[in-house]
Amino acid sequence: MKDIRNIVILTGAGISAESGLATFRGPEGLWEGHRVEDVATPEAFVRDPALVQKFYDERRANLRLVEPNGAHRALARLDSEWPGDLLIVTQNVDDLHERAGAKRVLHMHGELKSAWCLACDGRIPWVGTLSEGQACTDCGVAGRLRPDIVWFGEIPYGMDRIDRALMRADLFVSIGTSGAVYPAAGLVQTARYAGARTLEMNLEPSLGSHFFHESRTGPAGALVPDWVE
Ligand code: BV8
Repeated sequence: MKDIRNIVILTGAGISAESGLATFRGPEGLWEGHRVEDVATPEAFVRDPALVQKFYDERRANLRLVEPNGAHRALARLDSEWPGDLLIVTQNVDDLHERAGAKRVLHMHGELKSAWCLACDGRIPWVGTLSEGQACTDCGVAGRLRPDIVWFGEIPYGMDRIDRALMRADLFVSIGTSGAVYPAAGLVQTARYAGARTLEMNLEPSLGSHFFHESRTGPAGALVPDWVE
């Protein structure tokens, strides 16, 4: 990639689809089982904490049954070999980028394998369930742990770092996202404002395809390794 030095890559649920993780808005999507308002808002957690904890407990447990796919592995290879700045901004809460070996990853919507203690405000690694009122491993207080997930109406993680990376980016690549949720869906506009080339790779054109200089349609498992090569 001639005269490209700094790269920002945004990934969404579509990059994990070929690993067997449900996307949100597909026919059998995650939200199909639930209304967003019932499981992915702070109000839902206040209204029915058991339902919300169970929704995330199931997805956390499911992580053990899936593996990274060729798209995750290609991005990890690029991350390890790329001499310039590179940041993988993921909307995904799974750990497949890291398990493929990627290092420069930012989970702007949180992570299933982390818990947020409302007693000490700490974030702690977590792999089991959260629905039995377990105690925080930092402060010891029990029954105050919630999923470390950014719900609708909550502020995404790392926005300053993301904006700084976008302002320096020569290339912005969006992979496997419908462009339905902000501010993630607006990152391409910041990248263009900063003068970056913009490329979208998605199974079908997203809601934001018109913002991209180039749009490739197809499965990430095929498009991403071809692009990285
Ligand atoms: C915020 C964690 C303020 C939960 C998630 C009106 C207008 C504009 C915005 C708003 C509005 N009203 C409210 C808002 C704000 C709201 C929002 O955007 N709402 C939408 C619904 C309109 N946003 C928020 O509340 C955010 N916070 O705005 O705070 C603020 C903002 C900036 C700075 C300071 C303060 C917080 C949003 C975070 C919500 N949490 N996830 C969980 O995971 O359970 S969102 C969730 O959906 C995902 O994390 C992801 O980010 C988002 C979109 O999902 P996708 O990843 O795109 O998945 P999807 O299924 O939609 O699409 C999959 C795509 O893959 C498809 O296109 C498909 O074709 C493709 N695909 C499928 N298979 C493949 C494939 N592609 C390639 N290969 C394949 N094999």
